Parts: sequence; structure tokens; C-alpha cells
Amino acid sequence: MNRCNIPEIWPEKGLDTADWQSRREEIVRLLCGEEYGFLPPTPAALTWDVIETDEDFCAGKAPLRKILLRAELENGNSFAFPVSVTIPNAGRPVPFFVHISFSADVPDRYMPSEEIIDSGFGVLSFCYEDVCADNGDFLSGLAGALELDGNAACGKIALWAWAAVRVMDYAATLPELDKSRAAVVGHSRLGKTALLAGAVDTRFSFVISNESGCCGAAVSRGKKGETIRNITDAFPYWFRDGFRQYAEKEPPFDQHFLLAAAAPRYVYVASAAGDEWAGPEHEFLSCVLAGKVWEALGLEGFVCKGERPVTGEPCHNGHIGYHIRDGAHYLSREDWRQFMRFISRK
Ligand code: GTR
Repeated sequence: MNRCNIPEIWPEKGLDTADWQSRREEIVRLLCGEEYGFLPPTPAALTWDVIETDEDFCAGKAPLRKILLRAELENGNSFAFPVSVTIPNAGRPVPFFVHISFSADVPDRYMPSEEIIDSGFGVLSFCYEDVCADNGDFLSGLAGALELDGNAACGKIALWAWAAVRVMDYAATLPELDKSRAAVVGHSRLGKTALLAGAVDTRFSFVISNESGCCGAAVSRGKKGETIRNITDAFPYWFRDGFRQYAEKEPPFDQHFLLAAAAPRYVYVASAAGDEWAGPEHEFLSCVLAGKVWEALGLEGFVCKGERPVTGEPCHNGHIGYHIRDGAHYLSREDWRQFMRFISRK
């Protein structure tokens, strides 16, 4: 434990890659076992059909393709959900986002498609509620197909994260995409989901959380705004059943473990100064604490001048990218611009 009673990810200074590999796997098991539940298994097969195309999307700069992704599950059931794909006609593989979206719309208020296309990035987006509803129903959608039978051993965040991993399976088959620059991104509850997907699936070289707050990027101990008690009262079904116990006692981990699970890859934390519920100070603290893992591996972790978050001064030099902007809880154009700037610099 360090001085704030926050569990250390790695108590010693030096850390070699092999040590980290096994510690990382242990951390992912701990987070899934205690907090989110384990993602369902990889499907036996994955197929897709193109259901719609718009060659003229954004003046023809990046055709819009809608596909239906179908997974054959271990129990013999199949489950399908739609994914929208925009990849700029660049003549070379482009970096891309898997965007776990609140909406199926392209563009959407949280996804400025033309700006992303003009910056040379592809996007594969899906609406989280096309995977399973954002409520305590575990009988329909993916939960129904998996026959979870109302048993929330795995919460909804883990089910949405599983879908993001399936979209990455599909992305891996597309020669137009640069697989060395694959990012997973989400906002708020879907920022928590993006962090989990990126913790589990190392093909995501950039793991991006926008204002994910409690049970996302923000350290829970001493946090202002939303607490584990608030979140498990309002959204118990986001988590595995037993997670509620940590409303009463401190967990044997904290959320910087989730950021560190991306190491030695890149992780990005975006905050908004007006988003007190998410706890920007504790999102920043999480970066400071998680950064030690990269440093122990001999890499640059969280390279930030001050000891507190400062708007207008993004930290893009290490493996943990970070910015805090003015304003409220939102996934804005400015946030996307910062993500793209960070990825382009690496
Ligand atoms: C809030 C929730 C937050 C955050 C947010 C969102 O109600 O308390 O943890 O996830 O929803 O997803 O917009």
C-alpha cells in the first residue's frame, strides 16, 4: 500500500516484460473476477453480411458500410449485431477506432465522422444497446443468446466489451486498416467498457476512455462525485453480482489497475473540468499511479508537468495520454481531435 492506502500494482522498482505479462494477466483476472465479471468466450465462428452501403458518404471520401456481425456461440445459439464502418479511401492502411457508441447513427453528436475521416482515421462503430439493453434484463439480446438466465455473473459492461472485441475480430480481416494502430474508444459508461475491452484484448494498441469516472478511469478511494455505493445502487447490472460488497469495504484493487492493464501499450484518459460526478481529480490520480508500471518497464508512463489536472495542457508525451477540457460531460470534437493527435504522434 502507498501513503494514501491505495493498493500498489507492482511493489518493486524493476519489472521485466515476463514478470509484467503474468502480473497483467493476474490483474485482468482480479478485475473481472471481482468487478465486471468475465467476458463470454470467443465464439466458435464469426461471419458477416453487408446490409447497406453508401458510396457517397461524406462526398465519397469514405464509403459507409453497414454490416451485420454474427457470432456462433458455444451453446449452439447465434447472436448478430450491426456495425457501421467508414474507412477513408487513402490507398494505404489507416489507423482506426472501434467506437462503442450510444447510438447507431453515423455521424452522431458524439462521433464527428467527417472530421475523423478527414484526419485519416477509420471508424467501426456499434450501438451498445444493439448488443444488450442497458437495464437489468439478462434474458434478451446477447445475454439471452448466451442463456445467462438472469444470472448476472457477468455484468453488462463485460457483455458490451465482448462485442467490441468481436468488432476487432472483424477489423483484423480488413487490409485497409493499420492493425498496429487500433484504438478502442467510449464515453462515460462506454468509456468504462472501452477500458475493459482494452484490458482484455491486447490487439487494441490504444485504449481510450472519455470521462469514464467511477469504475472506469477514476481511483475510487477518496473520490468525489459518484461512489461505488451510488453506482451499484443505480446500475447493479453493469457489474458482476458480488461487486456490491465494495460499497461497504475497500476492494483489494483500484481503478488504476484497469489503466495499467493496457501496459506496455498506450492508454488515454480524457476528463472534463465540469464533470464532477466522474471525478476528474481521481482520473488524473489514476494516471499518476498507473504510470509507474510503464516506468518500471523502462518506458515513459504519465509525463505531465504539474501535480494537478490543468485545462488546455494535454499530456501526450508518454504512454498514458491525457487531457482535461473545460465544460460538461460530453464526447466532443475537441476530445476526438486530441485522441487523433496522440495516436498520430506515436
Ligand atoms: C451516469 C453514471 C456514470 C456514467 C454516466 C454515463 O449516470 O452514474 O457512471 O457512466 O451515467 O454513462 O453517461
